[in-house]
Amino acid sequence: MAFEDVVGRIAANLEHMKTFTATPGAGCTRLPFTKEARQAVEYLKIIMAEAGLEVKEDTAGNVFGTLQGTNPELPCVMMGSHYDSVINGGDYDGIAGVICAIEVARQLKERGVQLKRNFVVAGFCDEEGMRFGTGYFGSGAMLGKRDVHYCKRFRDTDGISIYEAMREYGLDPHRIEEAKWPEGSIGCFIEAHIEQGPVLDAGNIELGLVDCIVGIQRYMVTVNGRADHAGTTPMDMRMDAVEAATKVISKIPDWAREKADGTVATTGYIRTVPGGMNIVAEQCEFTVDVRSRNNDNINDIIRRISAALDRETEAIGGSYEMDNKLTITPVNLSQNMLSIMEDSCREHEYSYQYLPSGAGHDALEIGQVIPTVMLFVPSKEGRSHCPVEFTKYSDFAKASVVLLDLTETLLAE
Ligand code: HGY
Ligand code: MN
Ligand code: MN
Repeated sequence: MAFEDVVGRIAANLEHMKTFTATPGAGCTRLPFTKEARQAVEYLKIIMAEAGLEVKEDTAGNVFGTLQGTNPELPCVMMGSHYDSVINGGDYDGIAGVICAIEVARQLKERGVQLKRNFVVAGFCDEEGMRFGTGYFGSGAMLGKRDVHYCKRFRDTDGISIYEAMREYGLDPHRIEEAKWPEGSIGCFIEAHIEQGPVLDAGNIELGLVDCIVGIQRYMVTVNGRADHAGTTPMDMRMDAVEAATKVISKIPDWAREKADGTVATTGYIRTVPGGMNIVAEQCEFTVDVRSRNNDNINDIIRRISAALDRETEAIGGSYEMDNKLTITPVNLSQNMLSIMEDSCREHEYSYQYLPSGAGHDALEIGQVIPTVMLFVPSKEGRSHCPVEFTKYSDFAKASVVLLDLTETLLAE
């Protein structure tokens, strides 16, 4: 298969995937358990089958394609990423890693590579956590970390729980635990992904060898005050939830900067209730997303947020809740698989660089318990999670060359 043909196949699949969005013309919006998710899964099933894979959709909404090895009882080599997106996101985040994995499978098949162990392509559901504020739903279910209580606990901003959304989508949340793979059945996990940051593009580097992924903690904070008339209520009689919340929110970025080691903290969502311009806010909801390679830094910032909430809500005579949505520790990735990919980059004369990942990825969840590695391709101007997200199709093809070398090495072991 000529390199240009690989580029063409990857391009055709990703161009088709672009049509599965709830916001055409305004980026990719493909949330879990929606029409767009169903369209993506059905298309992945078709191209996985065309590549000669045995296709299966599990009880969590993940889709897997398997190339059978001669010893299927051996731990498999798994490669993939997620097929969901953020709201108004880009066209490559997640899904490009699934398409690259299918491309590797096709070439293994076309080359007639003898597989000792199974090669499994994975398309995970709801890595982003965009709809329910969580994250890694599908990969977590594969590891046995999701149950029906989890599905009932988390709701989207319309108040629909994961449980209800799954049933609406045609899945039975009471069967979620069937998505768990047997202990030891996955030998390693490989994820190709866009960098979503500026490093490779700025350095004109073709591929990124990811040696670690940051830890993440996510919360939905609700500050409770009291609704009052905005004109007649004196300033010293108010219980203004927005005043208390914003005094905390405004401090969070500097607490991250003080760490001076790449630690980041973000408030990406704020909502006031009842949300009238002439009503003192009764409630103010906001999200917190803190990430670092150093888990102590994350814990310290969360502690400071909680202490500031104590102080500022007491000052208005109000209260608050801090609902933990995700807690996951930093993970170091497989040196063995990194060095195999480094050798491949050298052999094909691809420029490369080792770098950490500031984004989470299914690899963060899976890498907690299974040897895992990631391969990055450049993001134009480092932009991602927005409609201008862009990566050249030839970059994905280069990644698939290195992934194929890695996979052939692992499948021969
Ligand atoms: O938020 C992240 O790190 C990833 O894009 N899910
Ligand atoms: Mn993302
Ligand atoms: Mn992603």
